[in-house]
Amino acid sequence: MAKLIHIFVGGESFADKTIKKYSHAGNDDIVHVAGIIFGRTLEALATKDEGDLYPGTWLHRKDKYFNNPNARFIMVDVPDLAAGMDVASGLLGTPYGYSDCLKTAIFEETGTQLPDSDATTMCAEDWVRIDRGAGLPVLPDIEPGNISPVRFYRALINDHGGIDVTHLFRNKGVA
Ligand SMILES: [Ca+2]
Repeated sequence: MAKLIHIFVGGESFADKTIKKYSHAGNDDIVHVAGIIFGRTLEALATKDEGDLYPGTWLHRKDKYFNNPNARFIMVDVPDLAAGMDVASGLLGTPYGYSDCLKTAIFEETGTQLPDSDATTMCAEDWVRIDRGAGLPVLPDIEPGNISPVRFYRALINDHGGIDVTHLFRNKGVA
């Protein structure tokens, strides 16, 4: 089995606290998901990071979150990494899904799922799509654009044997 590293990131800004409230994060300090693939950090961001052409899904430096005290690294085994990489490759350059982000709030508050597509994506949606592409049936009854970061985190830990390997990414430069 190949392994994929997911990065779940917390925060305390007003927006972070709003996300945690509607996603029922409780004590889980999680508002964002990224992950390591192609030797880089793949993530969808609502605002441009350095080098991004517009808000969306891009590759950032591999060590971006290594020593971030609000980041935890979760490793899962996936059956078909090459297929997951195909999905990830197709997601690069996808515009950020602001409406996808709203969908997670609506789903968490009402249980209603809204139709989703990969025309725009948000952070958890990208990694749910990559994991599913890699053969991991993450939250199969929920459209990816409706899945909040903390719901995704709990599914990896509770349903897919996700292991916290944060200690491997502390006090390190680029591997
Ligand atoms: Ca979407």
